[in-house]
Amino acid sequence: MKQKTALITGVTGQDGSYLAEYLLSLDYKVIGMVRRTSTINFDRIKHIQSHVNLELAQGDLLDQSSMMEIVREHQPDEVYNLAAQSFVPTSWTQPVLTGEFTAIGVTRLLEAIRHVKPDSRFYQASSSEMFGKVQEVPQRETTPFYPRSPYGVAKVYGHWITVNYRESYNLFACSGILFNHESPRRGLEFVTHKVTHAAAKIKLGLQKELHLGNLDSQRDWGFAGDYVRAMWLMLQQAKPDDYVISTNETHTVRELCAVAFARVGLNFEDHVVIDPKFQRPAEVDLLIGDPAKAGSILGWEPQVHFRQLIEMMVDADLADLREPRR
Ligand code: NDP
Ligand code: GDR
Repeated sequence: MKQKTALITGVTGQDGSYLAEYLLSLDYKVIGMVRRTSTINFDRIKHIQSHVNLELAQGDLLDQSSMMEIVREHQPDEVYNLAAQSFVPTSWTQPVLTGEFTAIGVTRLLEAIRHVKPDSRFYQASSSEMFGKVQEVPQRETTPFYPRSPYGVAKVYGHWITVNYRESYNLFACSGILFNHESPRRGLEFVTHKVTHAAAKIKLGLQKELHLGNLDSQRDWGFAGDYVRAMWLMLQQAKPDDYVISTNETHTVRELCAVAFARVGLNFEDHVVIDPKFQRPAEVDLLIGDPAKAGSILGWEPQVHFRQLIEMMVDADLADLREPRR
């Protein structure tokens, strides 16, 4: 059988690195799109960088011709659009840039596929942030969107343009509505990794306090390694469709702190300080997804659950701080 080629935008990010690993394990040729930076930031993919089936190609979601050229040169069977400005607070300070990357960037890539290789299968990284001020609990594929940040608004655009290109041009385009997913490779500004890293540092005497915002917000947190399998499964179906991917469990930031600090034998209340700097202009209070459709059609279910995930992250942070490796 002919080897398949997959293009991943955002390959240097958390999900891109797990997806690249997964597709390489399935014997894909993986083209990872990277943007030009003055300092190389390949930390998350350095362990696979010399893999014979991985090739990095320069491109940027802001640049239409680079998208066209990558698709023309590599003729991908599957395209995974994971690149985005993905940090919600930054979307309030850089709303226009967030729209350019996270919203219009999707159209640029879809246009490249439509003009150059319309039989490529396309995955769009949509988000539970689209549900925002939730209209239904738990959230499903049919739950109306009510985004609460410029990021969430941009993702709603990315979602609907994906649906629109599927319906207008018959592209095999899928939107995965993924709830929060984390790992030891999560950016340090996101709350899970911020907390697990701080718990490890405090344990080692390298930090005393941890400043956080809203401890009451609730998220449905899963493991990134599980979620990238769902992305691949969506593109292997007979028909393109949209799927919610989540664990169907929700926990507060307070519970996250309790589990992380307990892992190192500490009480979070002795170290956590509420800091208004980390409060958001508009909050998403409660997210919990219903992944029943993904279960029945894709046969997908999460393997790693909340406590295991947080403990895995604390252990990795402790190991890293003792002996840096990633
Ligand atoms: P990360 O922030 O870890 O990675 C984002 C990636 O996008 C990086 O590789 C980054 O490159 C790249 N990127 C950003 N802007 C551009 C651009 N203009 N051109 C090309 N590449 C760009 O995100 P995650 O891996 O966590 O998330 C992957 C996707 O899934 C994102 O679209 C995110 O919004 C979405 N998502 C994530 C969820 C989560 O919980 N993790 C949940 C739901 C959706 P560089 O390294 O150069 O900065
Ligand atoms: P989120 O993730 O906004 O859900 O977006 P994040 O981890 O940033 O926040 C989760 C919740 O924790 C609360 N919180 C804090 N958050 C951060 N970052 N820092 C803090 O100090 C802090 N204190 C409390 C937040 O208010 C929030 O309620 C992530 C991103 O990966 C998006 O790209 C993705 O689409 C969604 O998940 C699903």
